[in-house]
Amino acid sequence: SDYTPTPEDRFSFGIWTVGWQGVDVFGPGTRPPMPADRAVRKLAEIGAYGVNFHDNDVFDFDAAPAERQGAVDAFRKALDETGLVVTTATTNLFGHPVFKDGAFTANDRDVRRFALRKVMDNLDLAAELGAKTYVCWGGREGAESGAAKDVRTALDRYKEAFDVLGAYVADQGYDLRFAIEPKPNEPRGDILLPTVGHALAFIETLERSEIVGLNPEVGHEEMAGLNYAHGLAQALWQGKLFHIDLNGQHGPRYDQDLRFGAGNTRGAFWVVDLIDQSDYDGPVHFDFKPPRTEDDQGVWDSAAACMRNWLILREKVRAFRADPDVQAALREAKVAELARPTLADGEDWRSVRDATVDAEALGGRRTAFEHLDQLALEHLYGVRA
Ligand code: GLO
Ligand code: NI
Ligand code: NI
Ligand code: NI
Repeated sequence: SDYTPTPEDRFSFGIWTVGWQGVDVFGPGTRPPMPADRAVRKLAEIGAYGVNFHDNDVFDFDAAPAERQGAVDAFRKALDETGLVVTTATTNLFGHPVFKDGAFTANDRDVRRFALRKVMDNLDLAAELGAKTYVCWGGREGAESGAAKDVRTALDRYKEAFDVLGAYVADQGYDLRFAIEPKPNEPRGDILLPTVGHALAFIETLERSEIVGLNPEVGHEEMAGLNYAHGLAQALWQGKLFHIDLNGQHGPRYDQDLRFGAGNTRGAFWVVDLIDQSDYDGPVHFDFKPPRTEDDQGVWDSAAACMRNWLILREKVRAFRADPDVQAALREAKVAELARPTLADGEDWRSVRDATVDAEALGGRRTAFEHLDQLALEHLYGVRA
């Protein structure tokens, strides 16, 4: 098969993914810095369609105006020359010490005001570069201890930030929607809006909730022991899947950011199946980190593998869905019957209130789920196609 990425696949990468130097808590970087324009050119070479960037992936936090402009110009030149699309943009609200206690929810009000201003600056650049989605990952919005953060009040300030930024986007006439990225912990001991479910509930409280959705990440949900595909499905169901951050994770441990398809491979199969069958039309975005062991070649190998693994799994899920044995097994498992409303047209609670049931007989009916799942695994293991 041909696993060559095409623009229709809408594959995109964060500039910071391939640009990660390998700095971790136990040691410095193992790779040299990568200018954003080099990342753009190399990503185009391996077949990516788009990019996402933090403001400070392109220019330094303390860049003087001329320096900032030079970096933005070089970035834009690389975009123009390669045809790579800026699908998404985001703000670095976690690196500089000013954000050590968070940005929108820092106790210090001056920090909160500065954070809003930093986001507005980059919203301008995002709109200028044509981004349609603005990701908000609140990595430092949280706490390590109990009394230091009043969580209910922090959520007031979190809401206030989205209300202010929503008003800014509306007043500027920008065609941009926000996508909140939940994460349970790391770098904070506990992060606010830790899971897809918390964030979905929070969004409903916002003044412009219609322009705020989600950017769920594989590793983040799995760090919380949750099923990523189920999280995506609920976000889709609620019309809130604005973006996805794909990578790989081995269960609840530190945020591994493995290339997509590594880690929980079975989970990845169901993610591709869900997205492939859904009306999600955002970028198929990778937020991974080439391990610290890798050199420059290893960086591009792992980035290319993210896209290749998506295409391999897509071929497998399509073969699974097309397999007549699978279709028979789906019928036996009554999967389609779930689409039939529990009450018929014209019925109400009275229709079931006093119905007589043979619970013994119902309890004895087959589900045949194991047979169905084994067929899926055999497609994944490559012994059926
Ligand atoms: C960290 C997050 C981070 C965000 C990025 C975009 O765990 O995944 O990489 O995705 O800052 O806002
Ligand atoms: Ni992450
Ligand atoms: Ni992410
Ligand atoms: Ni991660």
